[in-house]
Amino acid sequence: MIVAMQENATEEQIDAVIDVMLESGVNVHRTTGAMQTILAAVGPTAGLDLSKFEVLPGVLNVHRISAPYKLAGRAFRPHGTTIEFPNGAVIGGEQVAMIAGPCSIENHDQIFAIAASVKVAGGKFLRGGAFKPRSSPYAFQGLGIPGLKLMREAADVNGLATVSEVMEIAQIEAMLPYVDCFQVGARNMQNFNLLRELGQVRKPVLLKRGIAATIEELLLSSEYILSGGNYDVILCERGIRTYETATRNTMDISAIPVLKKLSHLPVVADPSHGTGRRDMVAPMAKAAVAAGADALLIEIHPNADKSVSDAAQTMYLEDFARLTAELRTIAQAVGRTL
Ligand SMILES: [Mn+2]
Repeated sequence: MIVAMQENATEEQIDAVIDVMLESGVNVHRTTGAMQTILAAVGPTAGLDLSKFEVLPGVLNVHRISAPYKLAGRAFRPHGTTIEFPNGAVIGGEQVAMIAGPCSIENHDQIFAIAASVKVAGGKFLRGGAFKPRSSPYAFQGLGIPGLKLMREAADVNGLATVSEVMEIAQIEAMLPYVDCFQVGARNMQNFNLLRELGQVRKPVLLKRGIAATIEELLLSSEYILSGGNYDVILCERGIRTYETATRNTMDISAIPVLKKLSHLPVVADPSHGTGRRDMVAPMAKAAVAAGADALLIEIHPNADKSVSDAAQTMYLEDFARLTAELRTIAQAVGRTL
């Protein structure tokens, strides 16, 4: 942490700031310039509350120079994390993983048709919602465990791994037999009790960025899972809320290289929720692969217009097959496979 003093700060003010820093348990290195004094804190700075120093008399501004997250930081595993699944699929390796499925699991025929098309397209992951966090309590809430059973069967028949959203702690145990990866949705990114509990689970967690969360907040949320001993976390960029209304959310492609630089965790891009529009999913998926995404999460449905949830952003199976083929060329151009 660096504390920059104002140019006219008095010696008393500087001493007072140094005292507060020392009381916080860090060592202080002082640099006295011709115009300005800079105080650098060395030691256990991760837990320091910067605002405590910002309000002290004579302080101009305060910066953090080491990340407040430790286990999620790139330095913890400089070569990156790869996560292996029971079906042999890997996320975080050279191959870009395709995770696809319906927004909601609806019935046997729907999920089996989708699973078959994911397999044909070369995807290794089937993702479907059984517990749906809907903005309206009157909207379809999902099939629950019976839905997960259907998805598990459809996945096993096609050699796919399964991903589904967990909304509360009580669902974790019931979901364990059916999911290979727990998804934490954007609305739950800061449900710290749920994150802590998932830290105790020994299955990968796909953590979505909240619609109004900074990248640092996403990484701090992942730290809750990692600090429980579950190191298999996948970060997901799924669009954030901005002033733009042309798309459902604003797909933050730049978050992908930023996350890859700051963290060793694999990054998945969700252009379906990122844009909310079927016609925008393909271009954003391509951009995400070019930007270094380790996986894509795409909503697909044999009768997309009739999808019970998120119909506008759901792709038809034929369009998904075409997109996957096109993505292969892009993956190759950036030194990946798909
Ligand atoms: Mn959805």
